[in-house]
This record gives sequence, C-alpha cells and structure tokens, in this order.
Amino acid sequence: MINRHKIVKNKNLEFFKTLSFSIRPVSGQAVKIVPFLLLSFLLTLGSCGDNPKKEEKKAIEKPNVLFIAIDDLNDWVGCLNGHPQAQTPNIDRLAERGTLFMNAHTQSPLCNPSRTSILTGLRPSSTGVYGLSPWIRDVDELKDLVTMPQHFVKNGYSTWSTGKIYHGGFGRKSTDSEFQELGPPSRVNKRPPKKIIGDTPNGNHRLMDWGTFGLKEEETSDWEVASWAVSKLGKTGDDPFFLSVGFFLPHVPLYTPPEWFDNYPYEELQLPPILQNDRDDTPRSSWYNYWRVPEPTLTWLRRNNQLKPLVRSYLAAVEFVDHQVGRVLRSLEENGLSDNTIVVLWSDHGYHLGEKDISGKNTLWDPSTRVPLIFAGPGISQNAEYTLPVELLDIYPTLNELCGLPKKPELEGHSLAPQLKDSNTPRQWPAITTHNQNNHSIRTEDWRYTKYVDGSEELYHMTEDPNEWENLIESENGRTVADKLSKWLPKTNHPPYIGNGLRVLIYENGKATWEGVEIDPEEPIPSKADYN
Ligand SMILES: [Ca+2]
Ligand SMILES: [Ca+2]
Repeated sequence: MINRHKIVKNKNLEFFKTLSFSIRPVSGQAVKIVPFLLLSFLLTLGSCGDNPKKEEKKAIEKPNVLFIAIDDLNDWVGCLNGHPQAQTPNIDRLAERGTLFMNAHTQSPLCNPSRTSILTGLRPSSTGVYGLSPWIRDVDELKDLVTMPQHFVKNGYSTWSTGKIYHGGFGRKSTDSEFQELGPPSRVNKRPPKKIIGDTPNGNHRLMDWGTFGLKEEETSDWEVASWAVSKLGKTGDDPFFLSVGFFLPHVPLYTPPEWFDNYPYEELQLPPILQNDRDDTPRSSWYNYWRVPEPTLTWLRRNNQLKPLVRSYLAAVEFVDHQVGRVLRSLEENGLSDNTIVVLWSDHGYHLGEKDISGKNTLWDPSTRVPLIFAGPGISQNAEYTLPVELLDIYPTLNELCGLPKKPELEGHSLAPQLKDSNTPRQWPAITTHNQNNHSIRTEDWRYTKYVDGSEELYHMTEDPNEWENLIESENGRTVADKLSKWLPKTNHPPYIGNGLRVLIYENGKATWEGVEIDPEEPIPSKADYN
C-alpha cells in the first residue's frame, strides 16, 4: 500500500503541502487555433456507436452511471492515507462498497488537459491539448471526437451534468451538445470583501486565496451542484442515465463555512513532509512548467506565514466537498438506485502544499499526479484495493465495458473491468503523466522515471522513497532502470495549440518559452526569484 506520509514521521522534517488551483479566467479574445498535423484516426471517432432501437435498449440491462468529479483533490482522502488528519467519511464509505485504486494517476497535472483526456480517452500527447485552452470543439482536428457522455447518449442513455466536468465553461453553451441537460455550473458564489491572504505573486490572481469568513453552506456553488444532483436522482425516468456531478472545492479559493475549520485547530495541524533543498537534485527544466504561475512557492508561503493557513483551509475544503458527495450518495441510496448504478469518483489531478518547494500543480511528481479513483456498483468487488498503477484515461473504456456499450478501439486507456472483478488481476501498463509537449513521467509500482523536453531526467524509487526526495538518475543502476522504463515514453508528441497560451510551454532550439515569454537562462528559478 502506498503511503507517502507514513514513512515521513521523522520529527526533523517539515510537513506540508499546498492547494491547487487550476482555473484561470480565459481571456475575452477568441481562441486562436493553430492547426498542426491532421490525425485522421481521431476523426474516425465520430462514426462510432449506433443508436440502438428503443425496444432493443429495454431488452439490455444497462446500469446507470454516477460520475463524480472533484477538482484539484490530491490524496488527502482518509482511505488513501495522504494526510493523517484528512476526514472524508463519505468517500471512505464509497471505497468500502467498491474498489479503491491506491495508485491512480492523472494524464496531465492541470484541469483542461486532464479533463480533455478523461472525456476523450486520448493522451495529451496525442491531441496536443496541454494548456488551459483550447476547447476541443474549437479545433478542426478534434471537434468531431465522440466524448464519453456523447457515446452514452448514442447508446440510449439520458445524460445530465452539473458543476465542473469540462474545464471552465467548456461544453456549457447553448450550442454545445455534450450533455442533454445541464444543472448549475461551478463558480465562486460569494467572496470576502477583499482577499484574505493579501496580494500574491504573479498578478495577485483573485482565485489565489483561502481562509474563513461569514459563508453559509447554502451559499456555496458545491451545495447548489449537489442539490441539483439530489433532485435529479429523485426523478430519473425509464432510460438508464449518466449523471455527472463536478465539484469545485478543494480548488482555490478555499472558501468554506467557518464550522468546517473546527476539526483542524492550528495547535494540532500536521504539515506534509518537506525536505530542505529537495530541488537541488532536480533539473532547472523541472521548473519550466511552473515558471510564472499564480500559485505561491514555499518561499512565499513561509515568508507570509501562509503555509499553515493553506493546509488548514485545504483540509477544511476536502471535508466540505466530502459532505456534498455524501448528500448525492445518500440520495442515490434513498431512491433505491445504488444496486443498479455504477459510481465512479475521481479528481482531475493532485496538489502540492509545500512539497518540492511549491504549492499548486503543474508538476510530474506524485503530489500532482496521484488522485483518488473509486468504482462501486453492480458487479464490482467490495472493500477491495488495487495497488498497481492505473490511469484516469482508463475510465472511458472501463465504463464502456461495464455498461455493455460498443467498444472504441481508438481509446488509449485500458478497461479496468478485470481488476474491478478481482483486485488481484495483474496489469502490464504503467501510468504516464504528461505536462506540455514531450515532458513525460512513467510511474510503475516501484519507480518514477521522468524525462523533460530538454533531455534532463529524474528517477525515484517509489517504494523506498515515496516522497521522491532522492533523484537516482546518476546512481549506479540508475541508467539501466531508466533505459528500461523509457520504452513507455509516448512516441507521439503532438505540438501544442497556442490558444490563449495559459500554462503552455514551448521548447525550441534550446530555448524555453512560458506563456509566450522566453525564459531568460540567467533568470533565477521561481523559488529564488525576487517576487517570492
Ligand atoms: Ca483541476
Ligand atoms: Ca531531492
């Protein structure tokens, strides 16, 4: 069993981590798409899935799907042991009545590319979607992809969605056809009169805030989202349904009602494991995907006494969102739907709260890549844990198989149905996380091997060093292990779409360009920059 924090009870170590944020407002200007290679195989996706006739559909017993997404939730979940104080009784209960993946990883440590990958079933390196844009329907090469909910509609399901499923407002325009019915979106309903933590680096982003003020549960967006889902579950109709419910917390700003902070008094608060000078053995290019981001570095958090408030606010937000998940799961139960509904719960990526000198995401280490993934429902083993690496990319083919939908061979993940039946079933693939073009990380049970676009590398022994503190690439056997793992590096490295450029790294001729601005080779790394 993986337990990054268990090993780290050494008193000399500092504990922490940071929150995650992933949505930046998309600028008003139209997204400019630069068409690159035409992947004709992607276009063939549009022709898949015949609509079964009504009578045939009734003859096939199809389970419903409750698809629960949580934004920026790392492994600080009770059943994942990511933080000793994390309290998530409802998610833990769901894990007990299903199969919990202890080693699930995102395909990209950022909202838009991760969600695009989950919902299209394709890797970021295959689609070229790496940044906070584009929306797939704005790209000629991708606009005809049949996403997971569309595949369900084609096969007789009613599809409803509320909250954040695609990134930002993607898929929610009246002209979009991602879902048949939409509930309330995710948003920040109520803010304090001014930011609680004061000005933050790199533009004082308004989402970059946390803490408590007079906020009531009913005033939060996640409460609205859960309430809409609860009401839908009370009137589901005859067709099988695919209901997606996307929660926003623990994405920043971490605003939850004051009572949710009670379980985490400062005197007892445990910080995550942090090693002084941990980044000394990581390459400069490991910073390139985190060059000028609104999420504060550890340096800033310490200087401004914000590390503890951040950890506390994150834990409170995790417990709050768990409570909303519980409301939805209770409604499923009360409406007699639990026995015929596959529940899948996932987060789009993790979040650092101080580890590796940063807060936020955008990295290729476990705090950014490891996520909760739970399946429960008919035919799924109960109280089971699966320990080998799996990918969020696997959700689409898994649901296809569990619901008896036509296979889509072009999907790049692998169905987890055999592992859901028997959690001892082996699996031969590692989990692969990509951030921007040609930065990949390969995660096996024992190892993490990362290769950045400039050729620099990292290697960690995950079972002996779960905090990824010692880069073994220069060690005696490091080369041999790395060479063996490098066979998994994706061969396709689709160029990025420029779009609004947010969180897009371009690397050409030895020069790195972050969000359209070239990185000066002399510029200090973010944790040592003046603004921090
Ligand atoms: Ca996210
Ligand atoms: Ca280190």
